[in-house]
Amino acid sequence: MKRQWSSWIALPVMALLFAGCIPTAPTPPGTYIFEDGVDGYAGFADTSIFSENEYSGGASDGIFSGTNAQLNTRRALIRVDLSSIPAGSVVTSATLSLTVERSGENFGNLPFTLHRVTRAWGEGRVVGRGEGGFGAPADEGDATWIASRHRETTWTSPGGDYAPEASATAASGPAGATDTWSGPGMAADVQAWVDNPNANFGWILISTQEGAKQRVKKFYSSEATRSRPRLVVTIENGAVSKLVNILVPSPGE
Ligand SMILES: [Ca+2]
Repeated sequence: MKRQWSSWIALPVMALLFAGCIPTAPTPPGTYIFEDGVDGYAGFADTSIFSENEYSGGASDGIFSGTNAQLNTRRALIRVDLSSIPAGSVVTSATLSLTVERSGENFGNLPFTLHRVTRAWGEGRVVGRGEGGFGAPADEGDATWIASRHRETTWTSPGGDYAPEASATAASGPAGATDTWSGPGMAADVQAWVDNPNANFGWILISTQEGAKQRVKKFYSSEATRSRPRLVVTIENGAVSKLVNILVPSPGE
């Protein structure tokens, strides 16, 4: 009987393997959690850009958004490698969580918007001065206020190129609060990036009170030792085709 199984099943399976692609069962409903350091994941990129100079802070332990006491503005860039989500998946939700490390004069409940970025940018390895809040001179390829990649490519608009309509808005609380951005706009962004990973330039976090003195917040970055940024994505059944490894019995077994 075993030999018969080989004859009847193995050959068609091998033929499919030669065809290069085996249609698999629909992807089961699933939740994907992206956070640096969890299950070996290291796909978060985040940095800050500073309106007053060509500084950056890709390796700082925090990312900054809002306007400081000197009336200089910061914005945070965040990109998440989603390549573990199978192509063809249907995204039903996406939730980004950031934890506030520090809040200017501890103001709470200030709305911040997330917008889809439309140009590639560099995270870099610069550690910012002043616990990250003032950045440090950018290296070649780092994102700054003027450049998506320092000394290589400028943004079309200083401060970053992004979709004008916010993908999500959330109130950001005082120090210690974990804020979440979610909703259909976020899910649509992630769906677009699963469908076309080359267009995944992430989000930019912008304060709705830019220009108001000392409303800047510091959020823990992916380099922090605790409370790192987290993206949770849920998917439902989708028509997925991918290469799979199948144990094909050897002839004579
Ligand atoms: Ca970073």
